Amino acid sequence: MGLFEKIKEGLAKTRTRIASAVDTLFSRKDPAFYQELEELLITSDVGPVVARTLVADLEDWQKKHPEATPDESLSHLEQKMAAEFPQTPPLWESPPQTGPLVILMVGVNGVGKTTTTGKLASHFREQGRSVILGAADTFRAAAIEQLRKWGEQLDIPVVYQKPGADPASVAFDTVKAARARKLDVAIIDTAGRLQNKHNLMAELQKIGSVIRKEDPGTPVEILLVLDATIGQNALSQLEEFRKITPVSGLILTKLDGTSKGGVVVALAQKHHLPVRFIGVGEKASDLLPFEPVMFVRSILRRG
Ligand SMILES: Nc1nc2c(ncn2[C@@H]2O[C@H](COP(=O)(O)OP(=O)(O)O)[C@@H](O)[C@H]2O)c(=O)[nH]1
Ligand SMILES: [Mg+2]
Repeated sequence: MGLFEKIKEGLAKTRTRIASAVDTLFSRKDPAFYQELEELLITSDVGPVVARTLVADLEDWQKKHPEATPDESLSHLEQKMAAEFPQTPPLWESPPQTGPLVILMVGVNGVGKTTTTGKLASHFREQGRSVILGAADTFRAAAIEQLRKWGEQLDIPVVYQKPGADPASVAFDTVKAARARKLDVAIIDTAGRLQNKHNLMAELQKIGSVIRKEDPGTPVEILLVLDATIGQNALSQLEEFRKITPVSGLILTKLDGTSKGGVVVALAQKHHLPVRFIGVGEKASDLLPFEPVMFVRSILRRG
């Protein structure tokens, strides 16, 4: 299956909700068209600002192109929706970095951080990159075990310590091992106790500084993992996390379980943050690189 097919399959619930309604709307010339389209986008969690902007733009465009077919109008809408995603360079800059790329996985409990850490390791390895994992969610023994299982299954090294150990110490060891073994990427799983913001902030700050201790130029990506099934609440979670740590990108999980995948658009547009990956299931192969054009097509187009 190609990437587009996988994205379409993963977003089936959202597409069922949006695409057939869009199809009906576009093939029917109705005075209420624009208002209905706007409502449809809002109820799919695209957010009122994006919905308004897109519909106003489409109305404008259709006035200028009265001969446009429904299909051409839909293509225009697709293009504009895809343009709501900020343009950012890929995670891997070329030429490749000299040291390891360090990825910090942050987010509240249960969103899918540990699972996504494992999936991400699998993804990078498939790209021919060497990977090491760090179990810096030392708060729960189960989280360490869970990550070690992923490591065993994928045959990827996992750095861990005892439950309750200092997360920064685990992070330090992970990055040190990555440097010593000249690995490409170190992915560090963290605990997400948002209930105690002050502690979490201090913990993430400490992790950030030990990672850069030996080489201040170490590239660090802080990827916030968000559960797409919580809809608009993901927006407030993102706001909270941005107060705690400099989030550099997003991963939306569980898109297979929601019909309101439009929230991805709202998040990216409001915060100008790149969406790096989407999760569409529990298996290693269920993490997909995010492609705005494919994403938008797979939610707006029927077929
Ligand atoms: N359906 C589905 N389940 C997911 C996805 N990502 C994670 N999960 C599940 O969500 C649950 C919590 O994941 P976990 O990685 O332990 O979350 P953490 O507490 O943030 O580390 C697990 O049962 C995962 O299998 C996804 O993309 N789709
Ligand atoms: Mg976890």
